[in-house]
Amino acid sequence: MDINLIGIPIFYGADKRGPEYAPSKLRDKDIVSVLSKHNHRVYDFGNLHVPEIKEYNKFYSHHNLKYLKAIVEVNTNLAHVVYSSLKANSFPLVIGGDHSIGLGSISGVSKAYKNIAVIWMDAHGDINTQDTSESGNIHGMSLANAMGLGYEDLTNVYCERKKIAPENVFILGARDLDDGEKILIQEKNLNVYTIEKIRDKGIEKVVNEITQKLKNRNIEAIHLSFDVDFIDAKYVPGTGTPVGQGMNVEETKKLLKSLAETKLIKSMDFVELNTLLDKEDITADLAIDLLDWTFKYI
Ligand code: Z70
Ligand code: MN
Ligand code: MN
Ligand code: MN
Repeated sequence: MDINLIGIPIFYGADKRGPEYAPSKLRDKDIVSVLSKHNHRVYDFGNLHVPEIKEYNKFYSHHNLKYLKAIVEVNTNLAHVVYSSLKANSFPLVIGGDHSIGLGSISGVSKAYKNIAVIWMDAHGDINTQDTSESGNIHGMSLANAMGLGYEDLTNVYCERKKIAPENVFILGARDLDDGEKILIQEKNLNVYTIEKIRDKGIEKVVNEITQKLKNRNIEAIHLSFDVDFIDAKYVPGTGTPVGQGMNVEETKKLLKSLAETKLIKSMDFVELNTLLDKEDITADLAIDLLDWTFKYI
């Protein structure tokens, strides 16, 4: 398989420095050779441009959407690179950056395929809007935006329609949800698999259940959006908002392998690695290990 490696050195969606250094960190750790081992041809596209915005200008376009304009610009460009990669039969592997880039990725995938699903592995839901968000951080809104919910400039990124149907969204590992997010989950009857639910059912059963739903709905492609805080806080010091009660590394690998073996994953984000908070590269090394593992089966 061909892989287009796309780096997005952005922290604006998190409003906390650190994730912007992840792409170069993973390149230093030879991500290209690691992925190439598994018979993939890896094309490193380098990083997309992120405009420089001064901290005191972060509320310039909206009072509760920090760095809105820059985030819209980056996601618009990312959407096009993802779309173009897929059309060229290459797997877009998007290295964040914070999770605000999930919107651009999904936007690109949704133009390349008619019928897509999104698997969002995350301690958080990222389904806030400017009205429910307590932080104003856009990385906590990107999945809502992709479903057509939230501020116009965000929901209209790349093309003016919703990018993913709520019934085709699967949130795995959520355990830190805001009140507004919990209400939306009820309202839209979203497919949310909490850690508790995954452990109760077992990983195999969860993947079978998801796969069955995808088959019934004739899904052509899964976009996998992996936030490293999916994993329990004790294994990932290098992320902006570590959350306890998560899965360990072994469980995470088992889940990634089962998902990869569906052969439906056509694109992936890897986000929220914060190199400034990392301790002795524990999280960066884990990132390499997880990508190595996943691309063995994809
Ligand atoms: C919160 C918000 C979030 C990551 C924090 C947190 C969102 N729900 N996502 N860290 N990776 O601000 O909307
Ligand atoms: Mn996230
Ligand atoms: Mn998260
Ligand atoms: Mn909160």
